Amino acid sequence: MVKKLTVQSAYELAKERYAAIGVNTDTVLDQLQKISLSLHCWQADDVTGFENPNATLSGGIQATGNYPGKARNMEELRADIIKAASLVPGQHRLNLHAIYGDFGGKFVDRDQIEPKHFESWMKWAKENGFKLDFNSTSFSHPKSGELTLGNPDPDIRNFWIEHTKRCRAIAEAMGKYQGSPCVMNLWIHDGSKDQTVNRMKYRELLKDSLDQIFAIKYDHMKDCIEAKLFGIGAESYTVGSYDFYLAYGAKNNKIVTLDTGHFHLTESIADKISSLLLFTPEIMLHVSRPVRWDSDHVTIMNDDTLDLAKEIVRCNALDRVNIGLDYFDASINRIGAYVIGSRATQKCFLQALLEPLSLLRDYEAKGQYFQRLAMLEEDKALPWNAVWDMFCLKNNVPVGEDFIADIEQYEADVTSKR
Ligand code: RNT
Ligand code: ZN
Repeated sequence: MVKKLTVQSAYELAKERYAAIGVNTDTVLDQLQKISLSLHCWQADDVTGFENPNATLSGGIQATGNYPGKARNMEELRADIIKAASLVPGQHRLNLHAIYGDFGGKFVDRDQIEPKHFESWMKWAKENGFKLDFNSTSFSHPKSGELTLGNPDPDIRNFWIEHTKRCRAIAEAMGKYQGSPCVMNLWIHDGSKDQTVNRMKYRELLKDSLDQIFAIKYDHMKDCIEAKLFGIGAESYTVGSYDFYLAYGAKNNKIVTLDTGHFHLTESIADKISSLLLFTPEIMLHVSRPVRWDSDHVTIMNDDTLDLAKEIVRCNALDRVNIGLDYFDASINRIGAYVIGSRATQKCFLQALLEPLSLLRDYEAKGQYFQRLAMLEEDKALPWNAVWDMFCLKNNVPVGEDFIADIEQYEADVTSKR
C-alpha cells in the first residue's frame, strides 16, 4: 500500500517544483475535480445489452476475447459500474445505450421504447451520484442490415427514424430528471463492404432522416452525431463519414462526436478541436485506442490521448468538451479495463492542466522556439505523478497501483462466480 505520508510529502515537493514555472498545483487539483468522464456502460458486457441475452454484436464493431465474468444482467452490470467508479477519482457520468433499457423481461422493439423503460436507471443513477448520457442503438437488430437511416426501403428507414426520435425523447426525460442535460449520441453503422455506385443517394437519405429526427427541439438534451471511417464488413463506404457529419453539424448547430478510433491512424484528432469549436457548439469525445484499426483497445496514457487533452486545455475548452469513453475489451478483467482507461484519461487531463502554458506562450510570442521546445521536453518529466497521487488520496480512492488488489478481490468474490 502506498503510504499517505509519502503521497503528501511528494506532493509538497511537486507543488514547489511546479510553482517555479508558474503553475499552481492546488488550482489544478480543483480543475481536475470538475472534469467528469462519461463512462460507457457497454464495457461491462461486451456491448450485449438487455434486449436479448444471446444477441450477437453487429454493425461492424467487435469485442474480442472471452475473459470470464462478463455482466449477464442489469443487476450485475450496475454492480460492476459502481465497483469501477469507486476506483476512479471524481464524480462521473454514465453513458447508456438504448439496448440497456429495463424491459422487465419482455421484448420491446426499438421503435417502441419509451422513457418508462429507463426510469429505474434514472432513479439508480440519482441514488448513486451519476448523471446519464444516452445513445440510440442501430446495430445488433434484424433490421440493421447494411443500411438503417440511409436505407432506400421506407419501412426500414422509418423504423430507425422512429427509434432515434424516441431515443431523443428518452434523453430529454433523463436530462429533465437529473437537472443536467443528457448528451445523446447518434451513431449508425450504415455503409457497404464493396464499392457502391450510390454514394450520394444514401447520404441524401441520411440527411433527410436526420432532418426529420431533429425536427423537435428539446431543452434538456444535447444532440451529437458520430462519424466513422469504416467498419468490419463495411470497408468501402460509410454513409456517415466525417465530412458528412462535420458539414451537417456546422450547418445545423449539432455536436460532432470525435471517436479517436474513427480516423486514419496517422491523423491527429487533437488538431480537430480548435477547428470544430469555431463552427459547432460543443464536442463529444469517444476516447478509445485504435491498434492498427478501430480495435477499441483500452485507453492508455499514450501520446494521442495526451495531445488531445492538451489541445482541449490550450483551447480553454473544458466546458465545451464532453469526455466519453468508448472501448470494449473482452480479453481482460472488464472492470479493470474501465478503471485503467478512466484513470489514464484523467492522467492526460492532469498533465494538460499542469502545462506551463503562459511561459510556453511567452516563448512563442517572442519567437524563442528553442526555449519553447526545451520546455515542452522538460515538462514531460516534471513530477505530475505526485499530483495524481494526491488527487487519488483526496478523493479517497486507491493511490497508484493499489487498485489492482481491489479488482482482484472483486474478481475473486464476484465476477469469477458468474
Ligand atoms: C462504433 C462507435 C460507437 C460504438 C458505441 C457502442 O464504432 O464508436 O460509438 O462504439 O455506440
Ligand atoms: Zn464511438
